Amino acid sequence: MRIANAEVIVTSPGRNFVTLEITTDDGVVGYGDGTLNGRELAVVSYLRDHVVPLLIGRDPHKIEDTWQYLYRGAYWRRGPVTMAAIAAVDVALWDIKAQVAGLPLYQLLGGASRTGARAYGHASGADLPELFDSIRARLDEGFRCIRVQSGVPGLGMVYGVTSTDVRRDQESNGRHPVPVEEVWDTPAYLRHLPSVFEAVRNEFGPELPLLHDAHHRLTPIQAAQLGKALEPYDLFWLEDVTPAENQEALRLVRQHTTTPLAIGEVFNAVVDYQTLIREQLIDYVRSAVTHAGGVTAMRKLFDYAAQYQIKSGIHGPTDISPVGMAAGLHLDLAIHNFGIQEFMPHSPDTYDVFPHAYTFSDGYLHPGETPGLGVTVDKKAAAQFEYQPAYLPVNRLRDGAMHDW
Ligand code: GCO
Ligand code: MG
Repeated sequence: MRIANAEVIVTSPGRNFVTLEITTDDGVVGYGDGTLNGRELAVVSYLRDHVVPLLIGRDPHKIEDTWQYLYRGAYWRRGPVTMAAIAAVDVALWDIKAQVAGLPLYQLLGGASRTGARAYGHASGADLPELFDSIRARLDEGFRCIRVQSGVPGLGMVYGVTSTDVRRDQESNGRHPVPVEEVWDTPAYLRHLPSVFEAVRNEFGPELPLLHDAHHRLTPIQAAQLGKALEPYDLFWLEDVTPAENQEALRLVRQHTTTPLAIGEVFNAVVDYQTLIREQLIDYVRSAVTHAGGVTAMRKLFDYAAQYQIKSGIHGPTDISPVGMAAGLHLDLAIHNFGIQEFMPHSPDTYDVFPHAYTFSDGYLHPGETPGLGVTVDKKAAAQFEYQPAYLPVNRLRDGAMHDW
């Protein structure tokens, strides 16, 4: 069996998605997600100009060898564009292998370790009444674990807070020729957030698992303060307290708080976690299959983390396509050290482009029993949604200095 064709599909049903379609000479078709929010066309070029020519004629079953060929063969290491491109190839090859085996992918990863993947949904509000409505809406939809994001008095738009509670399968804050600029004030956020969690606990009781995403905005000592202040509210996790490029900085945070920590959505290789995992500075690894080199690399990450009782928390916002989402769900079902799965449902337009077998019910996701990944691309539907340039917002402090968004 040989790879006969590889095609990059760009579609934009509310937001941009990059998908690699690999076809074998036997007519088996596999899909991989290579979407990198705000920098999509860089991955398209990396794939079309540098990777696709290397794939034609290769044996699609040699997944590990192809991964190493693309990773080591590039000479230049890592980086989000490279790793998203490698992920797209890797996932498409796993899709092909599982289809040839006639099995859903999770069976090739060791079979099911659980009946479903516990998911968390996003709730947000500019103020408490709005936030409570949003939490109730998620509970009504079947979510049993909730990420809580809140507006901060005196600040306008804040990461993760939507003006209406529509599920945002679109680029953050709509599409603009240049990034939207938000204003940020860390002391105001640190003063306000504990009162939000106190109110949510008073309203919804002690048992509901609650999460929060600080979105890389704090210094290590601020992160330590926040973790400590939130301890009475028993969070499932506190996410991305610092940018974590400086892994050692997490030692300081860890010394000061027992609030569980999750990090990794902007990492793209196991080595990015080396200190965090070896020194047990976090509790959950957050990479997406799409951004960290595919199923092959994620399996190695989870196995390494398992040695230290660190669990998975795969990144699952809507900028991961249903193809990337499905790849994550097969891993969730198979690995032993599963923690939780982030789940932001996509829009009906996106689901039309990507027919899929995975399901969500009563708080749990399941990848389905279709051989392979269980997701395809309807190319006719995809062609109706042309690529549109779009950026993530940027953040400035009150004095105008750039800050992490
Ligand atoms: C999350 C993330 C996302 C990112 C987005 C950037 O925890 O889901 O923080 O919301 O902001 O993936 O493209
Ligand atoms: Mg996050």
